[in-house]
Amino acid sequence: MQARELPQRYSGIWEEATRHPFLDAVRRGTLPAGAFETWLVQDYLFVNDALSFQARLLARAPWPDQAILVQGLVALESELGWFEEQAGRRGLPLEAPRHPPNAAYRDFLAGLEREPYSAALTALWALERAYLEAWQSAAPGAPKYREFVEHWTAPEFADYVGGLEEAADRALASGGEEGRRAEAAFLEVARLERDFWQMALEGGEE
Ligand code: MP5
Repeated sequence: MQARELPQRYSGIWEEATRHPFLDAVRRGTLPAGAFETWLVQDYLFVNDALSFQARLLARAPWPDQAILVQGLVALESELGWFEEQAGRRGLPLEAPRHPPNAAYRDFLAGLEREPYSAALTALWALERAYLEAWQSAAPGAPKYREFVEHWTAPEFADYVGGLEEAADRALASGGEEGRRAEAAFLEVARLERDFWQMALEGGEE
């Protein structure tokens, strides 16, 4: 099994994760302000959790994968500053509790420590690829969201996702039980991504 086959194999849930109504509203400019703010604050918290997950993944990565994981960690760290700036401009406090779908995502990422390296790497690739495709579906985006669309549709980001895909495929080359664990991790990422958009959209209705 190759990681790159998974979006096609599970196209139903993958579509829900990457073509959510939240993203249509970003494209059209019809998103309620509260939904975007909920997403921004919750995603900042998510990126903190992703940074800690990726640091732990790096600790057990084979040498050929270390460069790309380090590159991703550096990008995540600078992304936190970018989120802080975006939140500051909007006067949004970032010390918020995680909403339940975000807490579920954090727990899932933490649990990947007990999974084979190949499954954890597949999850990392899946969550990055989900964001690439999701924001591509929102492109070019209403002017006020364009900076966000550009952030996750930049060619450098697409290259990074491609590099993770190659690493995940290499890690899965031996097949067997690890492939099944990776497939399960992929499916869980797809569900969590869908739930995250839904949470943000519902945040606009508070
Ligand atoms: C990403 C993200 C992409 N920021 N938020 C969610 C819910 N899923 C995936 O991660 P990154 O590190 O921002 O590219």
